[in-house]
Amino acid sequence: MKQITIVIPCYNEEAGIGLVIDAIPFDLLHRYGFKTNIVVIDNNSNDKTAAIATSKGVKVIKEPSQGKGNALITGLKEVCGNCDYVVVIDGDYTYNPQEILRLIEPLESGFCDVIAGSRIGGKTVRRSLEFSHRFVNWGFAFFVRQFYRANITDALSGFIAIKSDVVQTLIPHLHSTNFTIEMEMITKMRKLGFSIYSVPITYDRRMGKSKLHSYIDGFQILLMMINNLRWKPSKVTLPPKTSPGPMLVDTGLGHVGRGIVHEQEESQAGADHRQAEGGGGGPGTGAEGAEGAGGVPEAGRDRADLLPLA
Ligand SMILES: Nc1nc2c(ncn2[C@@H]2O[C@H](COP(=O)(O)OP(=O)(O)OP(=O)(O)O)[C@@H](O)[C@H]2O)c(=O)[nH]1
Ligand SMILES: [Mg+2]
Repeated sequence: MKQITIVIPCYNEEAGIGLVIDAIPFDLLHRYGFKTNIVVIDNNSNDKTAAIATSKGVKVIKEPSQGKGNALITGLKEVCGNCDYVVVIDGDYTYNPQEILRLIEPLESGFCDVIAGSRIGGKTVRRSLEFSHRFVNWGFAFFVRQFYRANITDALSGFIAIKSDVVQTLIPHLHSTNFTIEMEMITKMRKLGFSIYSVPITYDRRMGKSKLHSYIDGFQILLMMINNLRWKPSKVTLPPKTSPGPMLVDTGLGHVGRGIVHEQEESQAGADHRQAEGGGGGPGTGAEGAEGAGGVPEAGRDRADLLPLA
């Protein structure tokens, strides 16, 4: 059975985190052949975020360095190599976990390597996305489409699905500590030659307080987007994995409850599965073969020529 690990970065999300976890469609995903694990990264929350997540039976990692980027990178390192697909979703219940399968299908069918759930191309509930945010988001996506040749309509989505081997290649190149993390991931994944597309998703009003500072964070994201035009991957190696891997949460079928842990056994099963398949999600389809301009390597060519040795 293939494994999906859902990574949820959280800072004071007591109002949303329980709803997010409860809305994850474990049984549906199980019917489609996926085992689902969850890792919540708690970033010094001083509310009940960690307690609520723990009570739902999911793994909670503490990240002491504040910032969404710090939290997300820690989460990605934790899950990297232990699953087939990684899904990142915010903990404020703005994105709908019921739509995870829509993000996974294009990866599973070999259409592309990364899917960004798109708010602009999707369904935004009234007052969920201010006009100014919508406009800026549209601008960022337009720039990324033109200059990075990523055919996406939302470059800052907090709901993304990525093949696990892509995450593994990407991690050593990530340095964002804050809200620039999504832009850093998208632009660097393109520069690494991975194919990225969007699917429409629902975006709702958030639970709890926003942590985004529109001007400061927007400016930093802009700088990240422009600076990465000149970025080239260097030769890097992945640090050895020391942690035992994410806690696996059973889908409920054939087991009692949602919080049953099959940690090592399942991690090994996932590893064996990938080995049998020749190392994970496999290469892209070449669907972006015509997108090799602008310093972005052509996806679909032999990736060994394009990627750093990991
Ligand atoms: N771990 C961690 N997560 C954070 C931090 N800041 C924000 N987050 C999480 O990142 C996600 C996105 O943050 P939001 O404040 O919702 O920012 P946004 O989605 O861009 O903006 P909104 O439209 O206001 O929701 C949420 O799940 C936050 O809990 C942080 O310092 N550490
Ligand atoms: Mg949000």
